[in-house]
Formats: sequence, C-alpha cells, structure tokens
Amino acid sequence: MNRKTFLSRTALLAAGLAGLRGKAQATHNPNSLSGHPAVIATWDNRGATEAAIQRMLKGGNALDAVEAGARVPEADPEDQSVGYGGRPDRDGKVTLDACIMDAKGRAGAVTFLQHIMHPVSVARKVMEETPHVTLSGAGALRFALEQGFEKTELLTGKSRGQWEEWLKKGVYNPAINHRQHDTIGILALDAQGHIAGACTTSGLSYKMHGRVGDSPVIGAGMYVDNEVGGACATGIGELVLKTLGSFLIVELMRNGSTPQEACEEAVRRIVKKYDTRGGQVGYLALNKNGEHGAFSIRKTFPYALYQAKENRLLKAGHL
Ligand code: SD4
Repeated sequence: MNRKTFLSRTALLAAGLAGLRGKAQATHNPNSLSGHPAVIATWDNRGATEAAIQRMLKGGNALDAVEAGARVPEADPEDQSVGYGGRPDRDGKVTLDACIMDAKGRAGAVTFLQHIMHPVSVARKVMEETPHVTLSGAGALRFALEQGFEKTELLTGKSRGQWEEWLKKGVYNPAINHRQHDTIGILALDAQGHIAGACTTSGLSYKMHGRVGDSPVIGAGMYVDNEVGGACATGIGELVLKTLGSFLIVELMRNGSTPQEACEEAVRRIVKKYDTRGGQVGYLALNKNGEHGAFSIRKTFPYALYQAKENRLLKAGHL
C-alpha cells in the first residue's frame, strides 16, 4: 500500500468511527447497580427479567433463571418476535431459533424448529440429554416430541393477518421490522456468582424458509464464560454471525475491557466493515461483578435490568 492509499484509508476509517459515534449512542446507565443476583435482557422484557430474578430468589441457579425468563416472551402471543405469535417466514411458517449456555460451559441449541412453544427449554434438553450442541428442523422437532413437549400451532390470527397483508404487497423478500423486533437475549448472575445466558427468537420477519440467524449460534447470539461474564445480541443476525459479537465481547472483557467498552467495540467492528444503513444490532454484556454494558448501531436500544440485594427486588434501569 502506498502512502497516499494508506492516508486515504486512515481518513476513511477515522470518518467511519466519527460517524459511528454520531450514529450509535450508548444506552448504558452509569447509575446502575452492580452485584448479584442480576438479570439483563434485550428490549423491554421486564416480565422476563422479573421471572428470572424470582426464580433465583426461590433457589434457582442462573441457568434456571435464564430459562424461566426466556419462556415469558415465548408464551406471549403479543410478542411477535419470539415463540408463540412470532411472525412467520415468507412461506407463512413460524420457525424458531434458541440457545442456552451455563456456568460449566455446557451449551444447547435448536434451529429452524417449528410447532414448539418453548424452544429455549428444548435447547436446555439438547444440552442436558444429548452429546450434541445443536439440533435442527425436523430432527429438533422429533427430539422435542420425544422429550414430552407438545405440538402447538404457533401462527396466531394476528401474525397470519399481517403476513397476508405483506404478501399482497407482492414483495417476496425477507425483511426486518425495526420498530417491532424483540428477540430476547438474557443473561443472569446468581447468588453464587455463576453466570448463564439464553437467546430465543422467531428470527427476521418474512425471512426465507430455512434461514437461521445468530440467536441459536453459541458465540454469535449469546456466549457466557464463567471466568469472565456473558454477552448477547439482537438485530440483524447476518451482521452478528459475520463478527461473532458475543464471543468477542466476552474475550474483550477477559482482556480488561468494561462491559460497556466491549459492547461498543463489537458494534464498531460491524460498522467498520459492513453497510449498516437502516440496520440494527444491539449488544448487552454482564460481567462477574454484575456490571453491565449496552450498545447498538441505532440510537434506541431499550433493555431491562433487574438486580436484587438483600432479598429485595431493585429495579435498576429500563432504558
Ligand atoms: C435474527 N437476531 O434472527 C435475530 C433477529 C432479532 O430482534 O434479533 N430480532 O437475526
């Protein structure tokens, strides 16, 4: 590379980072508490964080907590980005992705799963009952039914109606709805100081049939390491998959970054390399001290944080 090319590339990079600072804004709450038990979840998933922390106050560990939390939006027909009531793919099928990981480093996931309301619980069964990490599609469904999960129609009248309207527009393309996507990534730190995480989604609305996003991919949609902490993602899965943001954030924290700095760097890696116009990716991180970070490409990135001290519930921030 000659000096001129080097200088122009450096200028472009600097401009890109300045642009990032302008475009992506920190949603970190500097007044938040630290400590544990603690739960943090993407979007306005307050019900999920409450369920998770209640599970821990009743003796559950971090793994029980993230499963209990993730099951809340999975069962909610009004949440059209997760589980029951999720928006279908462009063929009208609701296909779900989920993963879970615990403090021992065990992991389980399901991808492209249909007809099961609680993919996060199937992912936990994959982790606990099989030698594998991921089961997919028909195999994941067969396993779920063998494990006693019930077959359910996940497409609600509301989601079907919206899909039919979308079909009338004649645009048979995958799309993401920025205002209404609520994939839940959830991280919990229990009273023993152990961390676990989960992620569950119906994926991008009207995606191609068979498409799998970042949410069930360990290290992309979610990652925890009990020596360090954890991270999870929401947004356009393709951008997260190409940069393995959750694994990156945990590794940055291992090397001394705060959760906030690590989330910002993971977003920066995406913005530097890819065209993110109109796109969203948001990361959350929680370290072993219960300190958290949050950052996203777009200005608005709500998340729910819930911490308990001396057996009292303290709502630390919903931004
Ligand atoms: C996906 N990351 O399937 C998910 C979508 C998402 O909030 O996060 N929606 O790409």
